[in-house]
Amino acid sequence: MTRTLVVAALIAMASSAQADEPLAQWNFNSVPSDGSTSTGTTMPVIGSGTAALVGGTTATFASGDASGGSSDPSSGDDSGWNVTTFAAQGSGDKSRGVQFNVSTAGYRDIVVTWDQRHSNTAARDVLFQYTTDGSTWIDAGSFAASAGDAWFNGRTVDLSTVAAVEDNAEFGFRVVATFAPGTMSYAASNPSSTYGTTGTWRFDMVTVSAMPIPEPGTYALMAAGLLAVGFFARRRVG
Ligand SMILES: [Ca+2]
Ligand SMILES: [Ca+2]
Repeated sequence: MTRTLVVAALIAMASSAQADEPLAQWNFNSVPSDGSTSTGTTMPVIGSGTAALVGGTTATFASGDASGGSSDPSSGDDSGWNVTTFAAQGSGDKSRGVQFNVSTAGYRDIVVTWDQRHSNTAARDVLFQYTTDGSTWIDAGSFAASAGDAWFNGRTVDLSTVAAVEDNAEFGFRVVATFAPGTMSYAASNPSSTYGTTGTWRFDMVTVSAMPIPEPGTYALMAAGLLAVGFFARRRVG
C-alpha cells in the first residue's frame, strides 16, 4: 500500500468514527403518547437542553401533521410548539420568538435545523441568532416564508465554521421575528394577509447536530499511525 493510500485510510477511519449525530432534539410530542396534539412537552426527546419563550410570546401545542406537516415521522399524536403573542406592528424588532440552550461541551461542527409553520398573519421574516456566552446574541441566518398556513421544513443554520460555538456549555440560539428587510414593520407570511400579533409560528424537529471532539488518545493513535507510515516509507526508499 502506498503512503498516500494509508494516510487516506487513516483519515477515513477517523472520519467514520465521528459521524454527525443529533446532540439534542425536540419533537414536542407527549411522552407517553396520549392521542392529543394539544398536549406535548418542551423537554428534548434526544439529549438535554432547554426550550424557552422569548420577549413575551406565549405557546400551546398544536398539530405537527396539519397544513402539510412537519418532518416529524410521528403521526396522530404529533405536536408542534405553537408560539404566538408577537410584538405590535412596528415595534420589538428581533425581540420575540423562542430560545433553545444546548451545551456543546465535547462537540464541534454544530448545525441547527428545524421545521417551522407560519400562519397567514404571522411574521414572514425570521432571524436566527446564537450566543456563546448566554447573553450576547449574534445574527447568523435569516429566512422568509413564501406563504402562510404552510410548513417550512429543514431550515438549517450551519455553524461548523464558528469555533466559538464548539465545546461551549453556554451555547444557545433564538428564532425571532424581524422586520421586513429595509423597513420598520413586519410583513405577513401570506402576502394577502395583514400582520397580526396573534399570528402563530409552530416549531417541530428542532435539532442540534454535532460531531464529538476526538479524545486526545485518538489523535495520539492517528499520529502514531502517520509516523509509522513515514518510517516504513523511508525504509523502503532507503
Ligand atoms: Ca399529546
Ligand atoms: Ca412533533
